[in-house]
Amino acid sequence: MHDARHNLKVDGSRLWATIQETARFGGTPEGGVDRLTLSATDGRVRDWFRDACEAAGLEVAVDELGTQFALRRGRDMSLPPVACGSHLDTQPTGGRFDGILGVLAGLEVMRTLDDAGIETQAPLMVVNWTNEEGSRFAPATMASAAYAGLFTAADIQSRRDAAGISVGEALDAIGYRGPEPTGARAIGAFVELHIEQGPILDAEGESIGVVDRCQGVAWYDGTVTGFESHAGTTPMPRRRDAMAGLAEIALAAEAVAIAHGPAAVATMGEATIAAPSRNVVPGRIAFTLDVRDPGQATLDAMEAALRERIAEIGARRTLAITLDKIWSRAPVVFHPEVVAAVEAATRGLGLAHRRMVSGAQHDACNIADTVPTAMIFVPCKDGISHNPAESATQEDCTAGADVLLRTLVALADAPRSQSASTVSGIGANTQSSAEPSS
Ligand code: HGY
Ligand code: MN
Ligand code: MN
Repeated sequence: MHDARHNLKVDGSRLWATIQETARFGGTPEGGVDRLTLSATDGRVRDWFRDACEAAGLEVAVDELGTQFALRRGRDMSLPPVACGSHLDTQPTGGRFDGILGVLAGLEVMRTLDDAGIETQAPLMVVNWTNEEGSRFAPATMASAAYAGLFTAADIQSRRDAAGISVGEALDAIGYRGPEPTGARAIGAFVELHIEQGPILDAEGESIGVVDRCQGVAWYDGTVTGFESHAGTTPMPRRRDAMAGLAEIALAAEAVAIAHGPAAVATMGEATIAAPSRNVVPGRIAFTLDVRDPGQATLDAMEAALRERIAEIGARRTLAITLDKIWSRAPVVFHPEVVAAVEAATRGLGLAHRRMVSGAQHDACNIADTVPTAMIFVPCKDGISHNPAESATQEDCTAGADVLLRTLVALADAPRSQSASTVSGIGANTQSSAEPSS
């Protein structure tokens, strides 16, 4: 048994088949997946996930925000479970791997342990966090943020989508407003497997990213208010054109990110003209900004620069411009013991790897606030994600799942005092080196 424990590998074909099987829930003609959170297709994939977990002997619970927890019992059920997982919701232009790999690799890990007849000391758990993407309801990663105590469940349930439907109503519509209070369930450690969604591993030819940090993010909602007027009769100097103002704001955001580079990024992902008409000068536009960087000081400097540029554009063009920060997450340092467990599992498998900072946000970033946490990345082709062309290989997905398997077993079997609520010796988050390792 000892050897079996240390030579464990997942069934890569079964994992790959599972990924392809679930892609039919919201599958698009381009080969991607359009599965907005709490949509009917999300409801169907949740049902599929629940049935697959129960078939694997897991006990599935649902909390009041719809997050699914699939528990695998351990020898000592007094210990908090060592968990993995990610999200099954996608962007409207989503791919087959973002989030999905982390949840289905968790299921594969449980199936593999069952096949090998292995029971861990602490229980294990796979989690499907509700609404990681933040596309339909803001903010992103809302359910894991509520689990970490950053929002109340009631606040999250009151958030509304563009059609005015609340999270609570959407949960009820698919039958996933569960009975369990959010945050009530202890987690001893959390490991999230995810595609990198960036170009580094693919370009460098490494199989695994040992993720020890995640960059910070700030989301803004903005409005530009000018004056609707006739497209044919309003002389250019007399216009208060909200669209021309918005164009300058988009270019200013791009310029501010470049000026604060090389890591800083800024994106205007949404822009909506109120009452659009081809022969009316736009007077009212709502827009969003997504700003990110690994350093909090840079994020703060970017916000100040953006506000200064926006004030200048508004004054020069006689436009009223608002910019409200609706969500932010400071940069995260993952827990060194869990990072070390990922690195040890990766080395044990002889996989080429490097330390990495995550450019994308993940549920792990919230969970790290209260639970020892780290992440595992695998390459995706050309770093493409949030696009139907998102693609990863069976080999890389299998390697990532093998690292996840061995990391979870090592953490679940780690010696610890009965009173320890987390993996032995794990204390507060501390800075860790992010220098690329071999
Ligand atoms: O936006 C993000 O970083 C995540 O992919 N939802
Ligand atoms: Mn994701
Ligand atoms: Mn995503």
